[in-house]
Amino acid sequence: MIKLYDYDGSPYCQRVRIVLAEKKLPYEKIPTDIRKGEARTPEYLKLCPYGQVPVLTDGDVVLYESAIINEYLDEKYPTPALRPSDPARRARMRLSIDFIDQRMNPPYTAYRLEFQKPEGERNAELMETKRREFLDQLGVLNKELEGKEYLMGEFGLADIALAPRLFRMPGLKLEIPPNQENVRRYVNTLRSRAGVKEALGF
Ligand SMILES: N[C@@H](CCC(=O)N[C@@H](CS)C(=O)NCC(=O)O)C(=O)O
Repeated sequence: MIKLYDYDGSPYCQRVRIVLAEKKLPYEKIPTDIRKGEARTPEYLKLCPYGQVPVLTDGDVVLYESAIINEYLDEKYPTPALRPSDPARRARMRLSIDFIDQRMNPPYTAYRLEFQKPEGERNAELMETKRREFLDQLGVLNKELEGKEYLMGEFGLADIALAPRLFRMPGLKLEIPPNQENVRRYVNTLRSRAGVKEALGF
């Protein structure tokens, strides 16, 4: 039985949940409250030395890092396929995931950390800089999505890596800029998927 050490609000756990739902794989969810230090206990650190969620176990296999977990799941349980079969396109998909993690997430996270402070303690200038940086990167994806339903054409791991961040934007008062029509359409398409709804509880 697959087990997922999960924290409900974690976008990284949400990524893994989406893959499990899209593939209709049964699993046991093990709620792990990172705020209470449940990912820092000696037992947990044996599963994930980084002390983070998600962790996925599948029999004797123990994995962490959402992108690695999701590739594992797609290799082990290949239906429906969530990666292109062609090596070059698969590499492009990894580039998209790398872009999301390395280019989009840092300004997004810096913005979010300021946003979550009490209003009087926020660094407004920093917040605005990071907001713009994030939306600029979203603009790159807007171009990428021109004429396409999903990032790689077909729905897959690159979309899954991005979706949880996009869904959180309204709660952080991050608006999709008016000229990013492809992103707006894309978010609606993602939200309407059964697997996404199931995994995120929409
Ligand atoms: N690169 C990791 C990031 C995982 C991550 O940052 N998890 C956060 C929750 S969203 C966490 O466990 N934070 C607790 C901590 O670092 O103490 C992945 O893709 O799985």
